[in-house]
Amino acid sequence: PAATILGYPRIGPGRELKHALESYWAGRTGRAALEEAGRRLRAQTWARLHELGLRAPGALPSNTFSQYDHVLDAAVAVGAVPERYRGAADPYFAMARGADGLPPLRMTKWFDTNYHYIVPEIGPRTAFAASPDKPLAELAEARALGHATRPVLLGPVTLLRLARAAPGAPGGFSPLDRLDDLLDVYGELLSALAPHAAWVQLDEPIAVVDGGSPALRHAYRRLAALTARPRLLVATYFGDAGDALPALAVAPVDGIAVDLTHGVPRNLGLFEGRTIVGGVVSGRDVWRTDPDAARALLAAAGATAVGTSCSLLHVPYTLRGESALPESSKAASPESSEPASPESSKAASPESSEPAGRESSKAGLPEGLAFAEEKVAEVVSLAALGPKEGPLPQRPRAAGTLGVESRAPYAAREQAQRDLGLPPLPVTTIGSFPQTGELRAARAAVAAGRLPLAGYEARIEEEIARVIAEQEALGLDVLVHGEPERNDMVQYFAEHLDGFAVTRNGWVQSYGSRCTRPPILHGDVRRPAPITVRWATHAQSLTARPVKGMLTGPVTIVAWSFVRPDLPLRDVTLQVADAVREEVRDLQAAGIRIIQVDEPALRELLPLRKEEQEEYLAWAVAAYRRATSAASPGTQIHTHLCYSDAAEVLSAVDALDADVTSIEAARSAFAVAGFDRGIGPGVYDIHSPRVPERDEIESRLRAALATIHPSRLWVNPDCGLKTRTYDEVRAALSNVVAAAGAVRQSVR
Ligand code: THG
Ligand code: ZN
Repeated sequence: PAATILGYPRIGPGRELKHALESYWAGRTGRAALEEAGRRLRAQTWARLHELGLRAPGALPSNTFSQYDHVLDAAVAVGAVPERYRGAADPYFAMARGADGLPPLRMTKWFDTNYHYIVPEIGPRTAFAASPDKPLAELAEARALGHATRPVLLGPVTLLRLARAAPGAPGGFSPLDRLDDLLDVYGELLSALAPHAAWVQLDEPIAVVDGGSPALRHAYRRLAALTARPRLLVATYFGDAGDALPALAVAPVDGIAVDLTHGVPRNLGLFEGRTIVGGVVSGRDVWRTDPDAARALLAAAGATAVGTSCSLLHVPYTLRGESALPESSKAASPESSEPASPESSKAASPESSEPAGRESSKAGLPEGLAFAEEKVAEVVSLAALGPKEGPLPQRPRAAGTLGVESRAPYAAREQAQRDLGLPPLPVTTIGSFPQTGELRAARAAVAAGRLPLAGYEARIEEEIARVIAEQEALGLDVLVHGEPERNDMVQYFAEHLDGFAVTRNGWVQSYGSRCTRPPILHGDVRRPAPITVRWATHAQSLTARPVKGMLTGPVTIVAWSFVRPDLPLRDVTLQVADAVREEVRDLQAAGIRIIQVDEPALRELLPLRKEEQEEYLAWAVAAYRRATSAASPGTQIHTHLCYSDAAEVLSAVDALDADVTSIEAARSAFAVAGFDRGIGPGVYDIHSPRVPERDEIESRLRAALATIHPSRLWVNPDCGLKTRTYDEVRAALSNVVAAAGAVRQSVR
């Protein structure tokens, strides 16, 4: 069979695109340098993929490069650039990042990944027009280098389903109403590409979400009926395409790509005689593919080509250079499943977070791992081996029932927390303070062995003292230590827990130029020693006001890591919850009275299919409650969720049973849920450098009081302050404190 991949990372193996973008944005370099960096990355990528064995015509994808985001590229390719950006000096980056006075388009999560896309705006009057320049230019560029590539475009149905109605669109308008107009434009795009490309890939991941089938059927009937067109490969991914497959099969599309990492979809038989790309090499994890299981899946699916389950965008470039990864996974060793403490032993059975079947993987690290390059080699070698009948792999299933822990009733907790002595409308922050270049340099120096650990720790303590003094001077009520010791919160906890490995250079694009290095969760999770206690207690020793301890919740730690695929996600998450619980217990024992356990990724792991959502939310909530169950009634538990789409899981947020919940843009959402515990609707947007006026904060607080009782209302920014400058933070927080003070007067 043929071999191909659905897409590839584009940030660059040394994050070259990040550096080129940031230098261009800062005005240090011009357009030409940015474009040259892109050209070099594309050439390098095609050459490397060719070298790895993707050589047949059409095996190499093109147009998978993007200067910022492939959904934004698709909006540009169909002319969906809102009027207000057209006059900007650089409309593309104005949409992505804003331009003077012009806020950017919204950004949100790409399906259930940690990648964020720019949300296109489409209204009844959006003037669609085909702009095939970018895919044509990449095709020509590749051709000049000797590669016959397969351009990849986001498909029309996914584009419309991910778009939002343009501001001012009449009520009831949905971007999908414009499908026929958009299909005209896709027709033009396809006919522009036809003379230069034998195949075009149209990505329709929306196929794995409920309710997409009628639009897909209609769209592909029309596109397949075009006369001057390349062959069409419709790529479905991120799960089982279910009903979408028969819908697509009624159209004479030439090929279909299916994600086989979750088993074989029932309806694949409908595509006989066409190209079926079997996505057996996962684009979502970093583990090697079991060749026998993969070949059995290819056979059962009747695959005519071997591929990745989705684009490799979501995995790091290469294992080469990752010499610091542990030689073998602790998971395989029976001793390591000894519980870390008597308390965790009690928790671990029988309803248990004890991982099932961990012994089943004999793979060590790094021999058991595959990043993008290694995955390409797997695709090529599986294509050479071909399909072979055999037993199909089983998805791991969580064993046992789920116990849900409860703290004392809220009324009793509220009573026990009175002696915290907080005023009405207490002012606090979400946790992180600006990370100075100096701190980042110190962290790099200690990692490189140029700075002794003690010197680094002294530096962190100094920074904590500075952050505490700042907050006292500003007049905040609940202080934080500012998290100067953390680069990324998940990375930080992973570095301090057994069972996780971290990479040196395993960067994955999160949005635009921003990346994360997801930790690799490969074995039993244990907390060998307290993690945050020394920083929190140092901070508390410097002030009489309460200092809030800051932890990341189990769901978020798991969501932002690469979890070994033979481990049931539920069981892994419950085990992480035990580690977090030990930290809660130790913070409390050390005198920390307020502890925030954040779950910004609660929404992200929500299964794409409705039928699976309830089960997920049940264990996600159980994991959170387990993590916080060590808190006595007098310890106040806070939580924070970043995204406004947390509104979709609001009853689960309520079920977390935190004493105080802070959430973005939440006034109406909280009212709907009838929250009756502490609530901190973000009073300003930290994602923008703009300093909010005191009056505007005050009126937001007064508006919040229409639905929230004054004894329940907290005052805080909508997210952490890590990406802001100290000047912005001082100015903004002093307005926040003043606004809270004024409103407090009127509710006393
Ligand atoms: N951590 C992780 N995942 C996340 C977030 C996070 N996903 C959702 C959201 N937050 C994404 N937001 C960001 C914001 C900033 C950065 C990355 C993701 C960022 N990264 C640095 C960069 O690219 O230069 C590198 C940070 C580091 O040193 O680790 O600024 O907070 N896991
Ligand atoms: Zn946040």
